Amino acid sequence: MKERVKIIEGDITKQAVDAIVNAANTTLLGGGGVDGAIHRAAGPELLEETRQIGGCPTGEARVSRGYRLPAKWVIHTVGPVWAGGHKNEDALLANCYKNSLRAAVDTGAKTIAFPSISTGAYRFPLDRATEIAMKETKRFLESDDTVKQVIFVCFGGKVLKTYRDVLVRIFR
Ligand code: AR6
Repeated sequence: MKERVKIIEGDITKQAVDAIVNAANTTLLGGGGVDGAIHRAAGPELLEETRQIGGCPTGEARVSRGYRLPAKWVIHTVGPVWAGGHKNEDALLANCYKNSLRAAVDTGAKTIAFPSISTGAYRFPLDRATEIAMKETKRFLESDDTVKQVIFVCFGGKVLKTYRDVLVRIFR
């Protein structure tokens, strides 16, 4: 189980995996942060496709092609905006991981890379978000044997350290 989870520091747009996950917004029309980086690297065809998809509610996931990215697919998910913790943020963030992993199975992706959803512009506390990411991933991997590798791509040393700490706690 532990062998199926990997943590790296880097840029998710460079990952040669079957699918990368995008921390999008409900419009799916692009934005800043990792969303902007993914749209820039994939090229304008990505926006054409996400425009056709027509949006995505918070906690759900939608799949597009990866176009100029090394990844074949982009799984767009929409994390919750942190509002203090009493607006169902934890459950919505858990749904992002659950639904993205289900979408990976449905598209036949065996390797999938995640950014730290909601912890940038959406201000979800990093420790709390990382714990949710790991717990949902663990739960999913226990029930599925099609996904071979989940890579958490950490943008910067602080995110990397948090992921390493939480990994040992959740996966042992
Ligand atoms: N690779 C991996 N991680 C990255 C990259 C990258 N190239 N660039 C940034 N990150 P954010 P959110 C990290 O703000 O909080 C957008 O405008 C970043 O350091 O991208 O879910 C959308 O359109 C942070 O750790 O996403 C939405 O409107 C993490 O990705 C809104 O932001 C998430 O930060 C979504 O906000």
